Amino acid sequence: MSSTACIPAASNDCREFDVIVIGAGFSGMYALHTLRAQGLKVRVYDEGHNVGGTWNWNRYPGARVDFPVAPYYCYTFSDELMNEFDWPERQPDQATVLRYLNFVADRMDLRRDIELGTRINSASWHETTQRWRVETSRGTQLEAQFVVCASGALSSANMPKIPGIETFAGECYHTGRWPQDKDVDFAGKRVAVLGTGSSGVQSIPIIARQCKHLTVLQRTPQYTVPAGNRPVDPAFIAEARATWPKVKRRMRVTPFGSPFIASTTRAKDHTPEQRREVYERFWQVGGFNIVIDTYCDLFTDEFANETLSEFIREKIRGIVKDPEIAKKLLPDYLVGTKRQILDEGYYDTYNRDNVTLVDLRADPIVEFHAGGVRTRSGDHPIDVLVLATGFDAITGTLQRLNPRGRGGVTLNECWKGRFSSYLGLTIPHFPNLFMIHGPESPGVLFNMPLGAELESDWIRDCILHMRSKGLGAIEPAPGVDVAWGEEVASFARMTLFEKTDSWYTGANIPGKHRQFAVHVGGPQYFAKIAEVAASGYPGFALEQENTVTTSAA
Ligand code: NA7
Repeated sequence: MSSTACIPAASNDCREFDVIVIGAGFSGMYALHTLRAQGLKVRVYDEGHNVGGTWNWNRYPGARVDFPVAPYYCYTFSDELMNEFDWPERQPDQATVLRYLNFVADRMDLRRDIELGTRINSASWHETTQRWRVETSRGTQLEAQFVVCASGALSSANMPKIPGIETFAGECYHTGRWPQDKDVDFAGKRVAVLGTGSSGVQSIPIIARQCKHLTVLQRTPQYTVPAGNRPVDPAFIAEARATWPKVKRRMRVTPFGSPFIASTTRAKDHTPEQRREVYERFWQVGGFNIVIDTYCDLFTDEFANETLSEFIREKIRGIVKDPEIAKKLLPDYLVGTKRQILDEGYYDTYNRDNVTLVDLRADPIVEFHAGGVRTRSGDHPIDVLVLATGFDAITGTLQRLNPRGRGGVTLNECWKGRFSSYLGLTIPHFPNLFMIHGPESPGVLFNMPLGAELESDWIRDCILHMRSKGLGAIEPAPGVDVAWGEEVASFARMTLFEKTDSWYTGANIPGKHRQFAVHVGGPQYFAKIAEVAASGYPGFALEQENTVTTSAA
């Protein structure tokens, strides 16, 4: 089994492919596997020097899977993978997930078609050849009939624009671009963490234990619940393996793609005492289940939501000894409407003598300078700055690529006012370009490896359909994106998600327009896209194959 070392670029000279896949994370690796199995000539490109995508870049201390629980955050397509990889913990850490993805790359013989350390710099559609022309960071020109963007929903780092930040002279790391070639040593250092989303909350307790002093710069206090991480019970894994076909079927029909049977009880069906007992039980067990398996209306009913919000606030008041610090940590949004966080000792970290919490809402940053950060109330000298400031989520990597579609139109021009798509898989004016976990798909609100498989399978079947019918190009017909956007919005309106500023709505990126770009229908979404395929792709404009000979640049 090969290690996680950098894989050299493939020596193959050929520059024409059926499909170019951008990204070698969970999505891109599966897309390669399933497309190649159909005899298509596929090449995957990834900027990283390892497979793994998100799991390659996010090496910050404490990075873990938050989806419940191992072995369900994994590929489902192969029983061998399920049976041969042993997950040691319920919430696997980054290193384990990366080891898994390397294991898959070897086991499925994927590496021969993956070119690492190579970024796709541009992609433009050529009408006459019905091909995408693509240029890599190595200056190589490529052509392919199809491009699959598997470039990650959480891959484009949000680098905050704060006065003076570029003058900070100490070490500075973004959690989503953590060094791959060295261990960051916090011992004896004064550290600041900016941001308290999942990455901040996961890393803060560990950094606090290692450093001399930690300053947490918090803009929005967040609800986090204990991860409840522990070794996986071998009997649990044995049972999962023995019942795998049944488990897989169940994962496809639950709202978030988890194998657990969702509760059908509403919060108001229980008395306050019963609710407390339910929440306490899930709090003790730990994990995401407290938000997805306790009451069925937590994401749809403000009363229900408030019962859990208040339960967690009570926990914060109980855990954090200094009432003034506890007060700063109390969240005031609807629980779960920002990405729910799992932690290992987060709130308790604020009982440590070497930790200072700065509430940026009351005490905003004035500027960074060479030796630290100055907030309105005073100066905080620091040696290491950790930017846990998240990502330009869902659309960021696509917009950074900014492909040119029909008539030379750019994606950024098309997405100026709205992130339009059809089925969350295709974009008007961008023929033969597919997205995995793109805007208006379930993406980040579904089990992402499973969602990647289902979306990749749809793309594969679409390509095979086109080949069988002699079609050269497929793109959304005029207007279908508007109807699709309305469908996505109608699902969203049934929930509370839009009421909160979050990266789901684009509110974390200054200047980004506000749009809740996730299809929260889960299984209903997948049923819908399957129906479109089964009905011969209504809503798409299909173009016969041109007879023009393709030409590599
Ligand atoms: P998140 O969840 O977007 O969290 C980013 C944090 O950084 C959040 O607390 C932000 O505050 C804060 N932030 C961002 N920009 C600034 C500026 N300019 N000033 C102060 N604070 C700022 O990203 P994560 O990496 O933690 O998690 C992303 C996902 O990755 C996660 O859900 C997992 O699935 C993996 P805000 O809340 O916007 O006020």
